Amino acid sequence: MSVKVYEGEDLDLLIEKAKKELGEIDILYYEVEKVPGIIPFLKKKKYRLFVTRKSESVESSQEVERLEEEIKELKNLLINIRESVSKIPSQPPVPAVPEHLKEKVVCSITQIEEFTGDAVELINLLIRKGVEPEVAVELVKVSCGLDIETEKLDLNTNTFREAIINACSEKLKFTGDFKVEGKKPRVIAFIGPTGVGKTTNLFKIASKFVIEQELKVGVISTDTFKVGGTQQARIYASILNVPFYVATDQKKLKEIVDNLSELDVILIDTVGRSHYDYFRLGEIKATLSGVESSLEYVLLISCNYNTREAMEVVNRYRSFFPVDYLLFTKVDESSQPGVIVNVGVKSELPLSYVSTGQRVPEDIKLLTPSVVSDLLLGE
Ligand SMILES: Nc1nc2c(ncn2[C@@H]2O[C@H](COP(=O)(O)OP(=O)(O)O)[C@@H](O)[C@H]2O)c(=O)[nH]1
Ligand SMILES: [Mg+2]
Repeated sequence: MSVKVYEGEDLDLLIEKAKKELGEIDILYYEVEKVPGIIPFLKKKKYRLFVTRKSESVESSQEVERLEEEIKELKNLLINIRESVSKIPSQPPVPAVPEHLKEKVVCSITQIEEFTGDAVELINLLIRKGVEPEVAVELVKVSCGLDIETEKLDLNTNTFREAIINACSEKLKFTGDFKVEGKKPRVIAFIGPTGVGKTTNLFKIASKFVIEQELKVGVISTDTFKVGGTQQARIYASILNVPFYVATDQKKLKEIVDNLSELDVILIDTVGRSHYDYFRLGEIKATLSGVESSLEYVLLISCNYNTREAMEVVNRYRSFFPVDYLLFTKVDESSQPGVIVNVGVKSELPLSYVSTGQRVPEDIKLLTPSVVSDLLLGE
């Protein structure tokens, strides 16, 4: 609000002048002063008029009202917060963070306080890559010894890479390269949520068997649901020159598998279903049940899932299928490859391959401790 002052000898003239200049006005105040004129006993009056524009004063009073309203709301909010806080049971005091850890601590102090030096740094690096704090602590512990000076655990390896490799070798299981040994044919079903990469990665694995191991491979698709599902698979199969079949039910699938007993490997592509859809997962289970006895199940998990989502997928699928191992996809799209380690540790399932892109067949890597270490260190 801006106040304007007018000075003159005639109050009415001053008001008129103010109205002319400002439009509608509010008179805030005026004062009169007697000043001596030419004739000493005839003092003149001098007026000082303080006015403001009417709209401004309205605006400002509205502003005051708005502010008062806000203050009222804030007061109520404060009362509510006080009430809720008073209902929370009192917590034990949080231990103070030691000075040397203040900058680096990203996992809870109770988990990290038994470590020092490089061990702390590695724990934090793993956490930044999506490894859960408890898992990171467990992994780093594998390569730690007691630092006599600080009486805390520190890395006893020369490099982080070495420490991660040791940890993965001890805490994770790996399938190693898929080979065909013993009973033939080896029958593997690819299961997992829609779009996770079952069809593309099935053909990457198929080409490993065909090109690298010169084995006889057949592919059966049960994915008659997804639009273009079998078409995409048919094209890959023809490029790879492997026989391709479509099975729509349990009886048909069994028939086809029985007829392919001469092959070394049979790969079964399944329809993608949401893991929330119990009924659909039941349908896949029913279709596969005809060949169940000889079947291996590889569950595909996208590295785009966070650990909670990934474990939910693992648990749902495991409640339907005896999952044998995991294959991770889309690691190229994720900045948190730690999900591989978390799920490997939590599910105790062996890790097979990791898909690193969309190209078939080259974008796939066998998971080993050293590949996991490369992924975590961003190499
Ligand atoms: N970026 C990336 N894309 C992938 C990867 N694996 C599969 N895809 C893509 O994910 C999409 C779905 O794959 P698809 O095999 O059809 O999934 P399905 O529904 O599980 O059979 C396709 O566009 C694939 O090219 C991967 O590792 N990285
Ligand atoms: Mg598919």
